[in-house]
Amino acid sequence: MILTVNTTPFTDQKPGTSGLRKKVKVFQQPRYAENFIQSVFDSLDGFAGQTLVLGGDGRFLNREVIQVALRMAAANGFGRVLVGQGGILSTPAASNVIRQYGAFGGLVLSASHNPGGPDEDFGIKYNIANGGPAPEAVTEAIYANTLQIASYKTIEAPDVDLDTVGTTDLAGMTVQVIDPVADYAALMETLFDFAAIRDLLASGFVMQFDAMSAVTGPYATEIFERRLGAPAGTVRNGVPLPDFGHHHPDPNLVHARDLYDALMAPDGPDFGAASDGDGDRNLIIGKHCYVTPSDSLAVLAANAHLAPGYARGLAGIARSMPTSGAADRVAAALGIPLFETPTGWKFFGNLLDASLATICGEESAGTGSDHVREKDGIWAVLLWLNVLAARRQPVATIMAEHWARYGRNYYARHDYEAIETARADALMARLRGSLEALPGTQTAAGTVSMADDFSYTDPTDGSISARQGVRILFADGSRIVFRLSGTGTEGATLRVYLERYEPADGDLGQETAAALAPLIAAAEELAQIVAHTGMAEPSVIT
Ligand code: VG1
Ligand code: CO
Repeated sequence: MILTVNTTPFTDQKPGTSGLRKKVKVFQQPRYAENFIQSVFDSLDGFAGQTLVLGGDGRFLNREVIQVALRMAAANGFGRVLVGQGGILSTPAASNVIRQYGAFGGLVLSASHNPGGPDEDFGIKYNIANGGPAPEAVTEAIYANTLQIASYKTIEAPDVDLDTVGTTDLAGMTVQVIDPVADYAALMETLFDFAAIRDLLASGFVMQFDAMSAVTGPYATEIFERRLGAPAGTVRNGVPLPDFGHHHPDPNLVHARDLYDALMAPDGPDFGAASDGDGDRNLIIGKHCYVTPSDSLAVLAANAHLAPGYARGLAGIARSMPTSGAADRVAAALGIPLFETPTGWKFFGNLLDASLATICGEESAGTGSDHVREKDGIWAVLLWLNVLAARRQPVATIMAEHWARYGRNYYARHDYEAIETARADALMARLRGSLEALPGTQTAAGTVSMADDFSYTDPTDGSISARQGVRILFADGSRIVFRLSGTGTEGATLRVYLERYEPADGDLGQETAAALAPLIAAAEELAQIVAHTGMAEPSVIT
């Protein structure tokens, strides 16, 4: 029997860069998850009898919210739910399942790179039929629904067994518990030369993968150790834990420090990689050679033809606005278009659907392609391995040759976390107010040549997304970008993105911090970060 439960709106359910993210305690309020899920369903049309995909990164609250969503999906009239065994589906695997089974859409339960546990973060994200994150028009409709919701639908039923693969009935709806890894691993085998990678791994080449006690553990163990023959132990922290072992599942130089140190050791491995909470990010480190995500996108785009899935070449490359221009130079050399989108994967979906872009990337360690509609951590690692297997050169050599051909975009991101929201807003408001007067201004990094607030017009549907970040360009092509994060759950996070281009015949071997020092000084001059945030230094530099 369908129950209609009365409720009242919560006013804080606006989806951010990637779904709704809140503290677990916020999600534990009665009716909180229910309100949001009902608001998602109410924004959709024509799903009666259709398939919904459901899974998450295994963090605290994952199983409970899956049971809630199953009952609500049955009450709202879905015909079938495909749910990952144990409630597990990485974000890219969920995207693949949606596409492969022709689902109407999917709910991905994750707060991605944010920490998990009873006092940490949880999240819910809706993906549409193409497998990608709901575009802004949908997230806005969801938000509008959350503000006027009066009731939600559910059923009374015992919990579904999530741990046994198989099919059950839930009040007339089919619940199919699927192996979360099998379809994804099969897709990877169609894209990459597994035989060549197997040979590489058998040749004495040593890799390490850090799953950060998050969702990629089972995927990485199956793919790297079982299918590609890497020795047991190649995958570290391979068991998903509800609190990620008390760690922050963000694969950057701060939170994946152990991996970095291993790769910098004199006799360390040849290749190291890590992924985040929900498996869509990647960190790539070669022996004694950290690869910035922006450079990784450029190198992968330049070498993708070495993998069977991309041998036909690329239609185009897309990157988020704050991502460095390294990929632009590759696109120019290949004679293909380069698209610059706002931050967040949802903006790539239309370009991928229209075959305008084949490879996409973000400076925040996200890279992916048209094989799914999400960024994909393990995919990026496999593409790197395929390139390494084909070229048989160290990562450092590949980077050096890349820069010698295209020049080098020195790049860093400085994050100022947990700032009081009002102070962060004041900093951005002041910057925005100064934009018109900035061109011609002298700074430590030279003369400002252009300043604006990035606005994006989607080339496929003409939709406009304004106020996506303040860009300040300098006469020599250097750039500073300022924006506030849309994924945090505590106060505001200011992100300052710094980039300086050094041409191919310039000094390609500088320390990044030294190369960017004038820009760091200019960022302080222009935004008065210390005065606004009260912080003398960034919380994280990546
Ligand atoms: C951050 C990154 C952005 C990424 C988003 C989701 O957003 O900057 O590039 O798409 O996280 O990634 P923001 O608004 O905090 O800057 V994930 O792996 O957390 O889903
Ligand atoms: Co993620």
